Amino acid sequence: MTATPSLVSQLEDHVAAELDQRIQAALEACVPQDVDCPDRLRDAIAHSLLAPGKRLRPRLVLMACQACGGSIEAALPAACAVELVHTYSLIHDDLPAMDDDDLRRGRPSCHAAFGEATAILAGDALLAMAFELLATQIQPAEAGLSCCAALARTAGPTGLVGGQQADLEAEQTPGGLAELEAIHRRKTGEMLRVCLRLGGLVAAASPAQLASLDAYGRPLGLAFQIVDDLLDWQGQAHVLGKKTQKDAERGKLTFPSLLGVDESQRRAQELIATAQRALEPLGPAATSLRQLAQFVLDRNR
Ligand code: GRG
Repeated sequence: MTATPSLVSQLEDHVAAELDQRIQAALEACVPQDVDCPDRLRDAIAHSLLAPGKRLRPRLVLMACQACGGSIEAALPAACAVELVHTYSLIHDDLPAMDDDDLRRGRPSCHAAFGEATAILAGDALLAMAFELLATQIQPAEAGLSCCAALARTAGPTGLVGGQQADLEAEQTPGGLAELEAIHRRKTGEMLRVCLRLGGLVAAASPAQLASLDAYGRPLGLAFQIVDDLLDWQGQAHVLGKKTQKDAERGKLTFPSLLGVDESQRRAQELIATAQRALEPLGPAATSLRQLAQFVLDRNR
């Protein structure tokens, strides 16, 4: 027997669906239409960007902005910018020189569909487009500048790119829990934190509000990665839309391989509870962020 969803959960689903529609429409509008963008490059960008991802990062931007009293409308360019950077990183991560994956978001990965050279260029284009959006679409201009600086730092050599390099090197010389956490902090955690910061900056959040968002983002990022490892360990490729058990095949360090499944699950639960407590100073305006943390824990893809 299936339980009837409560009115509250139906309303929550409705709000989440509306947010997702706005994100999808805004991302569609990001696909370059100018004749100077070659058709094949445009198709490769659209193929990866509009594929059915979970849109966790743009949702974090929008919800953080709302939690600090800002509007969805004002934060949409920043929401798109983080998804553009995320999509670039996925395209490049899937390349034969990196993780060599043919499946992403339930579709052939970008290089599998368009060839390696076009996939590299599509990733490069997405990265540039993200900063153009922040520099031109965020008001006031000072907030746009702060967003550019924060996202550039997160995407750069001490963030996403550095984490990826450390991850590649760890395949040759695996370390322990501290090394694993340091890789994921740069590859995943910092990206989730910057989403919250961008949302806060657009809303002109106070230092105290920004600190609450950050205290939420740190444990959320680590919990996200633990759940990601558990899904790779136990999940099903057709649900995840990407290959599973890849980490084990490549002899990669993961949370379940280091801590076991039960302890990994316990840690993820604890981290999510910590993240949710950090939202208390933001009051009811942060309800959607609280629910999103639960989604990160319960997700199956
Ligand atoms: C190539 C510079 C460069 C960086 C690559 C993001 C990344 C770094 C690699 C992706 C591989 C990976 C498994 C990373 C850790 C977890 C992660 C970021 C998973 C993908 O994010 P989701 O689950 O993806 O939010 P969707 O498709 O739902 O957006």
